[in-house]
Amino acid sequence: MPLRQKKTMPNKRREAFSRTVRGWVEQVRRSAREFLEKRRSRVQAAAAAAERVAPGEGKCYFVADLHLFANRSKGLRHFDEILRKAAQAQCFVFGGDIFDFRWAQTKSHAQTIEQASVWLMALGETCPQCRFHYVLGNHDYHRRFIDRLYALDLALPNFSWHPFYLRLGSSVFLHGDVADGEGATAESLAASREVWLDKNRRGPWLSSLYDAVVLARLHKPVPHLVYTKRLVAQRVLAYLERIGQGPAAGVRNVYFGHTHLPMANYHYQGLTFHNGGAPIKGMKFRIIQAVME
Ligand SMILES: [Mn+2]
Repeated sequence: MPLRQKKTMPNKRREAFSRTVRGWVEQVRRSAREFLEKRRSRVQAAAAAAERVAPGEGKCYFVADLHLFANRSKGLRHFDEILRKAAQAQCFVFGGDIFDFRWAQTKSHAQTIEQASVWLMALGETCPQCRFHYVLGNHDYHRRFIDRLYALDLALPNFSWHPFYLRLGSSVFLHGDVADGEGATAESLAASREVWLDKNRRGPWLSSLYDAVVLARLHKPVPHLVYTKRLVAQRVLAYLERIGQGPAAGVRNVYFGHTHLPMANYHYQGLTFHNGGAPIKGMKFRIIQAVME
């Protein structure tokens, strides 16, 4: 059964689920506190800043494609930057492929999921004034991780997740894998994501190949940059129109990732597109401040 965009859980199931995951949530909470304790001075500074943000005020940030655990990436450095920004924010949107379950180099899926959850729990607990939204990408669309997102949603009052997109005011946030081909629809996106839902990850040999080939290729200069940006914008816009989230529905800004191709205020057909790139081997990367009115 493909996931629907609106994920709801009936109250009765919610209670039963909440009982079964309670132990897991407590374990993650303990690990998150240990993790935060190790970076105490930074965490205290962030918590103090978070307290100064008045309700309904503060910025909104968007980040995607960290691919944590995949490529010896600078996970902790990203955590500190995100923590600093989340401490001044009322909203922080993760745009998918934050954790990379296909290419993780941790010992097991369970360990990747645990570490990812600790990360999210640590952020959510340190910055209670900020609402964290997790929009899934194609590399973190994994059934066991999604189960844990349900649990985090129950455990943290300021955490929500969204399988395909999020609309806030005049902004839409999505991963951007709809830009891979022509004609993406809600159904085709769900179908292409399903393929990976239960897949095991790649072995270490393929993982190093991925590092060497795939990530390296992605950061090669793109010869027809303008055309590429235009094509990407065109495909994303066509998808948004099909799901009723185009300019006619009041959308003005689109925040996305996946292509690893930075786009800053790229105007196309009444929309402004934003992509922060990816923090991979010297590529351009930034956490974007988003409009949410
Ligand atoms: Mn992706």
